[in-house]
Amino acid sequence: MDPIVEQFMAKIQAKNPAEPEFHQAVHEVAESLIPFIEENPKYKHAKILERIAEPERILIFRIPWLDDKGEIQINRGFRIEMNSAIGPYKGGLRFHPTVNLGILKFLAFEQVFKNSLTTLPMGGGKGGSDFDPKGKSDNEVMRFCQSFMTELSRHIGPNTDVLAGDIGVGGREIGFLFGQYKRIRNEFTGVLTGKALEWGGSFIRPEATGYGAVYFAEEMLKTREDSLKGKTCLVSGSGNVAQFATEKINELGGKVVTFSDSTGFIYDPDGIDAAKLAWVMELKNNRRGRIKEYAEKYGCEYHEGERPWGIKGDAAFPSATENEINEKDAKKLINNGCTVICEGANMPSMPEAIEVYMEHKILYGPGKAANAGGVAISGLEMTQNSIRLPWTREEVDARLQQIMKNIHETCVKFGSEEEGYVNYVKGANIGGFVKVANAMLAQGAV
Ligand code: NDP
Ligand code: 2IT
Repeated sequence: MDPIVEQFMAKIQAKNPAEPEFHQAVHEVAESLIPFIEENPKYKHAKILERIAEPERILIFRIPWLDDKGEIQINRGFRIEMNSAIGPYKGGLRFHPTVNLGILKFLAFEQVFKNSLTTLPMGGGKGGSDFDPKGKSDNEVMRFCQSFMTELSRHIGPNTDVLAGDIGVGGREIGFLFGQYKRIRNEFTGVLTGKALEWGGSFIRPEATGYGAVYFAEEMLKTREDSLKGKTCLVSGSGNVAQFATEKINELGGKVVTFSDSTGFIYDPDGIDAAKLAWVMELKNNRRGRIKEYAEKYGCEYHEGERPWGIKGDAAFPSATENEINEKDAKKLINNGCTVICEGANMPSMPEAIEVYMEHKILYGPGKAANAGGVAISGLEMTQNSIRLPWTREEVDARLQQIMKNIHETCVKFGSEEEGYVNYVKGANIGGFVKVANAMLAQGAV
């Protein structure tokens, strides 16, 4: 390891003990940025990287709520307000039993760079709770969301901190959270994105992360005069990002053969076509069932407790959660002929897996670039809320495509190496950094 990176990481680890995901995210960025900062001493003298790695503010709070039996339950709520140099804090909420401070700090840290890459004026934040929505009734989810927002409402606002969805937070939860904010603050305002169309939402926001990741893969493939048409794709997860990545891959003539959830994965060699996808959407978004039922319904393989990376495919779209591809998985993917890894999820690849991708010079789109379409359309939802005018589906989709193209260009600009190889990790990290760093320099030691 570069001794300057090592020194920097030793300080991060000492200051943020027991937060391995945060260390991992910061390390990946530091490896790209430290050589760049050494060449640009203005950032070094102003300690920009040290400041970016320290959240501006962290809120941790109690969330008491009543379950259907009338018993009190207590969860923990968090909001990491990471960086506001280029706009209000912006980022999703995750409701999952594994949520802890370190995971949300990694997500908030990634969000700062991702939001900068979108070209829109958004700072970075992330929040959530260790609440597990699985097996809870709609009423329980509503009471939990109301209690969560009762506390958080005093800290956020459309010009301060704007929330959205992530794992375990979709349209249903955004509705309950918005209703409570409106009631407490007596304001109808764009303090959350991912709202329904009838009350301030934007066309394409539900689709945007998945569609954006596929647009990004197409941009990467174009550099090698190739496209997704005719390609077999592996998708993990079966939630928001996985569903709409699949919809777009189908539209562009690719074939998706896998879906997963936290209990296992299905392999459908005939492809998850539009009709099967509609069935999955009903299963996951309304019935809230397990992906195993797909195998029973369509008579295909189900692999309990496994991930889909041993299946033969040309492209992979990890869209479930962090650290779901290890070194062995990466080798399996590449040995099976996979030449594109495009991350719908945040940090799904472990550092050793990324090394394997780099060694083989495959097309690797890291999450902070590839999945930025979601927050980009959140940014456009904020714009539409501000001007109090909704745009058409076509207009928003055209803007999404243009934004993903711009992000790709930024990665090429900052990540091009010898013989035309684009290191998208380096490109996204430096590309995302420069704007935030310059804003921090201009705003002084704040
Ligand atoms: P959803 O809650 O809609 O879906 C999550 C999916 O991933 C589910 O299939 C879930 O399975 C699976 N999953 C979650 N945790 C685990 C786990 N620990 N192990 C295995 N599978 C798991 O979330 P999203 O689709 O919104 O998010 C997916 C990923 O995309 C996350 O990394 C998120 O941070 C990232 N992302 C999301 C954006 C958005 O706009 N929603 C934007 C950018 C990135 P199960 O149902 O069994 O839990
Ligand atoms: O990780 C992410 O970018 C998101 N969960 C979306 C954030 C947002 O504010 O739309």
